[in-house]
Amino acid sequence: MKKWLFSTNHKDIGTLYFMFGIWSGLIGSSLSFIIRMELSTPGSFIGNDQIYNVIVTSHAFIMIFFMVMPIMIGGFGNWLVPLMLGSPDMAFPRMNNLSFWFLPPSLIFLLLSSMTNSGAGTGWTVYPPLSSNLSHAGSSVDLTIFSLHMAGISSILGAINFISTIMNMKFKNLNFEMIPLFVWSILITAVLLLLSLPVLAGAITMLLTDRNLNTSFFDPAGGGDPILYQHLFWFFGHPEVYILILPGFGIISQITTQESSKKESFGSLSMIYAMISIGLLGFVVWGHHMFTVGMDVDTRAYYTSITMIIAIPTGIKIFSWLANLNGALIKLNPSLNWTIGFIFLFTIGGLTGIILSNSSIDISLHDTYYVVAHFHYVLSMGAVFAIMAGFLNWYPLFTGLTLNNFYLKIQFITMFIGVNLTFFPQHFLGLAGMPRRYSDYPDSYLSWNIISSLGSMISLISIMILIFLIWESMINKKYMIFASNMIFSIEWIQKTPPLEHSFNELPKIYLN
Ligand code: HAS
Ligand code: CU
Repeated sequence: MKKWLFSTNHKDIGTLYFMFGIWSGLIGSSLSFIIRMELSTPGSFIGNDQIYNVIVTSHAFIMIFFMVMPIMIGGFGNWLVPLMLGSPDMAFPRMNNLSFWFLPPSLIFLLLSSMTNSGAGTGWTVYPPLSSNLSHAGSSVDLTIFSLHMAGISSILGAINFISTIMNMKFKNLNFEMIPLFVWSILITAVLLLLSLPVLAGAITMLLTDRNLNTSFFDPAGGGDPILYQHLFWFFGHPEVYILILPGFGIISQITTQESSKKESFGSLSMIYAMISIGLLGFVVWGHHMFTVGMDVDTRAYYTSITMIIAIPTGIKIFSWLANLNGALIKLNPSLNWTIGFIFLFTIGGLTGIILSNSSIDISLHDTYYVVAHFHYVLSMGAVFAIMAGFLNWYPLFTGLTLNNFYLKIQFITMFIGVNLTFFPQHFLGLAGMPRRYSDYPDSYLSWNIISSLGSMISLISIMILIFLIWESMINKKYMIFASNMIFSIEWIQKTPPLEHSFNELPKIYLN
């Protein structure tokens, strides 16, 4: 057995998370191309609607739990948090390794679930009664639940580890206001995970006993209520979407500050408060996913208003990033391309979120492609763009290598065109009433669907270019010796009292 598989070193574990996340990302992307292939033609391509729904479900689960979360929290978090805190490692290094190793079996269970019986075609929300044993007999949904349990344990252990590390292991002169914004974003994300995941675990365990032990938590025939499941799921589900984006916010803050060469991040303290408010508000808005269940008008008014309030701290973040870059002598590099792309496209996704938060509008837009467009703008072009920005920014630190900047710019442009072509037309499809989670549609939706599928093919080419460039940098072994200004933002260096050892040594230590 390779020694580094069981390493307790935060960098090794971060690298394991990156490799796992990239691998899952390829599986998740492949599934998405199958979805776009099915929808590129009216009528049936796959020829089986259950299989189509299984593919949609696996795509969502893999992208959320096995791509974005492992890369952002596991990869960037493990690599950067101890470095930025000046601590030797994470608080519980062996638990850190355990957190990682819960993920591969979890992914295997998810993949197995789609190969046994007829697969879990429930959507990532796993709503009963569709997910109960009448509509999904067999073991597929049980395997999915087990997979979620394990991914949940992994995340909870990781969250405990990050919270302990950040609270206890920062070096003594570093007070909380001076902690870099990326570390703050991971701290808040970890708290969100710790508070929301147990609720999901409870919900899916109740579903498991409903399916196998004849309980009826969600079955009206036994006095239960399927709406209870929706409340439990979205009490987790909404904080989850902020779990997916907050570390991205942290990455974007580090890069805009670093690239603008300003003394410190614009409104650094208000950025911390903005993230805390987004985290807190995220726990009281879950009803905006359930406007159509028949809730009374006062409750709808509550969820609409409280959801809209989130635009304020998010707006603070957007405008602070812009203020960071404003007036600075900026040299566009690939990492900054993705950063600016993030700010622009995430804002579009956020604004459609505000539109959806109007309960009366949401009654017609719920479960249409408008929602799909919304969350792909905040995820595919928010979370993924932030991942790309961070990955390119810290690639020399992680690997000691450099990438080809010229081709990276071409890759950025192709991806930018690809994802916008894929997802912008989905707004029109949604407004025209095309529902989510169906494999077929009336002919009037054909044109925008063809454009959307073409866009996904362009994204596929872009991903191939990226893989080629990473491969190229590794075989050509273009080593980077001095990478310290890539590790820390100017803000951090200026605010921080000198460490015992020089920052310049860090990349060399890793290379040795
Ligand atoms: Fe969302 C559904 C509302 C942010 C992810 N969201 C989803 C789903 C996902 C997701 C995955 O209220 C689908 C789940 C499923 O499978 O069913 N979302 C919002 C709002 C925000 C928001 C208000 N979402 C996110 C982020 C995500 C994410 C971040 C992941 C990364 N979302 C909804 C609603 C639904 C929903 C409904 C349910 C729809 C349905 O029917 O199912 C906010 O956090 C966004 C704040 C950001 C901004 C942009 C920057 C702010 C500026 C300040 C000025 C703007 C103002 C607003 C004052 C607002 C620049 C003015 C308004 C105008 C329109 C001009
Ligand atoms: Cu939400």
